[in-house]
Amino acid sequence: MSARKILIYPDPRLRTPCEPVAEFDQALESLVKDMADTMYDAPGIGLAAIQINVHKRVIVMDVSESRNQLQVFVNPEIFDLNQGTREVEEGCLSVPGFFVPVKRPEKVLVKAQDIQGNHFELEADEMTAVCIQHEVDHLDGKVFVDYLSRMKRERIRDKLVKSQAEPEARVA
Ligand code: GNR
Ligand code: NI
Repeated sequence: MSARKILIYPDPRLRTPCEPVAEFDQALESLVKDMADTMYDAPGIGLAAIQINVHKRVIVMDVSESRNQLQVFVNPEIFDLNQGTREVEEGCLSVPGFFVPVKRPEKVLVKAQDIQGNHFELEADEMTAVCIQHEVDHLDGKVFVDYLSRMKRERIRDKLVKSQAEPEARVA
């Protein structure tokens, strides 16, 4: 079990660009293992490598209730299937304690590679669609608070900066 530390917004390392994975080797396998441990430990339904300060295009997800349906996406790409948009309340392990509605495409096509490098495609809807879009945003240096007004975003930022300076004041 190797859960790693999750970067908290507004850490500038959450903006660092993520490189595509070229080698499907042992190092990738152990990265994915640590990411899964970190996600289940948190607990969360998804995690992007950038959140543990690894700047590679790797995502783990488990949106199942039983918490035993791990999905791994390497070098993912997302295409809007133009089935409309939907607003869902989102949270983020890098923005602990805040839940805010975000509007996104309702159904997307995901093209990605698995841990061995095999290409696959998936039509995603429901929470899978929400989560994969949230995670690919992370790989592009984006955090869900970027969709909010500047005023709301700065309020969240100030609270998180404060709660990290004074751990006893932390909400989550
Ligand atoms: O655990 C998580 N829950 C969640 C809920 C609604 C929308 C997106 C998410 S992803 C989040 C984990 C996380 O921060 N992934 O980057
Ligand atoms: Ni997140």
